[in-house]
Amino acid sequence: MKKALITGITGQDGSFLTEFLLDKGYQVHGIVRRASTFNTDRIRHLYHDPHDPETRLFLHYGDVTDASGLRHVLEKVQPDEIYNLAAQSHVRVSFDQSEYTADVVATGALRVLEALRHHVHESGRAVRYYQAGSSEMFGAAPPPQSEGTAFYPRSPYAVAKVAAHWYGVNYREAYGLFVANGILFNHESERRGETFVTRKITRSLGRIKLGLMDKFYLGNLESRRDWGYAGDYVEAMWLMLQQEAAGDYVVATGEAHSVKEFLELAAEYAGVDWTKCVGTDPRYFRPTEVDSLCGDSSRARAKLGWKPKVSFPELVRKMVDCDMELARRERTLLAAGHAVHI
Ligand code: NAP
Ligand code: F7E
Repeated sequence: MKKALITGITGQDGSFLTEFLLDKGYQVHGIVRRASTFNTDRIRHLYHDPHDPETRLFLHYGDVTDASGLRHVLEKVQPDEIYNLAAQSHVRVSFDQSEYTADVVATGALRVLEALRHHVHESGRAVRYYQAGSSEMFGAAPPPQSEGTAFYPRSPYAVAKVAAHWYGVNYREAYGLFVANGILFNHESERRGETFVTRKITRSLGRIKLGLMDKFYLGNLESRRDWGYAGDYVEAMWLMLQQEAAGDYVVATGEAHSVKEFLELAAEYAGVDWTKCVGTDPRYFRPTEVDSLCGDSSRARAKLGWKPKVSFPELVRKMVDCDMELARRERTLLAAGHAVHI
């Protein structure tokens, strides 16, 4: 049975990747951060009592800012594949917490690579590594962006991802490690964090439709993103680690829409007049914006045989359907006297 180790297992992508790998018959190990409240909501449906002999999902406390802890986990788990998804992944927040973002995103990746290098050196095992790179690394470079496009990062988050990318390339060349850099364009889902623009929109529209709130505030509606479905994108991560040679791949739909287009489509489907309930708040604008991202994923399509399955309108409908249902549950709980947020 193959073993995978995932950092960032409690995030959106971590949860889809865990489902995908368990379906493939893997034993999956995840690194979770200690928190004062549970942070495992997205993988709760996959988790069984570790005493159950059938269980194939195991969690370990750890943090990519803690190098010795990472080494211990690697030695204990002895994985065949490592997926480094851990990140402070919010671009706007990275302007407020730049040093912290660099520590987790850039130096965090370096720490995982160092632990990997040490483990491979000591054990002689072959271990494959996936690095979660981002289209944000292209930043101001005009679309379409491909593996040949020069990076022009526009935020502390994006600069840190560029560093993580190049650490990966360097460890591949210097030590012969199998390092694959995915350069993934935006991917969303019903499990997307609620402060990213797509989920913020669908969550708010659900609450407005059900009378739980009146208005919400956004920033720049003109920026364009190449939005895909997260469930489709984790397959590309796995495919990158099944190749004979390690490489770097852009993963994208090749179709871009503005934030306003996402809002219009979601509002129309939800049956809400967005012009009456969306305001502008300067705090959601970024000091430097990424105006237009649209990926050319020809290489991934040709070499990995990957292509996205969920279209843009389907993605919007999936997210609105989910958030309508969540708003219904919230309304029921509130009517029963519970001051509960779900
Ligand atoms: P996400 O939902 O924000 O999840 C991030 C994960 O990283 C969470 O599990 C989080 O744990 C964990 N984490 C944060 N700081 C950590 C630390 N110091 N040590 C260990 N774990 C830590 O992000 P996502 O959307 O799933 O994205 C996954 C990865 O792909 C990230 O690296 C992101 O930057 C990158 N990426 C995402 C997209 C996208 O559109 N979604 C596109 C390109 C690249 P908690 O649950 O405890 O917070
Ligand atoms: O912003 C605009 C905002 O925060 C998208 C991360 O997963 O994808 C994500 O980064 C656009 C930007 O995602 C609001 O200015 C307007 O132009 O949803 P977002 P992002 O910055 O593209 C990349 C690929 C990653 O790697 C990142 O980890 O929407 N926008 N109004 C807003 N954005 C937010 N968050 N909130 C607003 O109110």
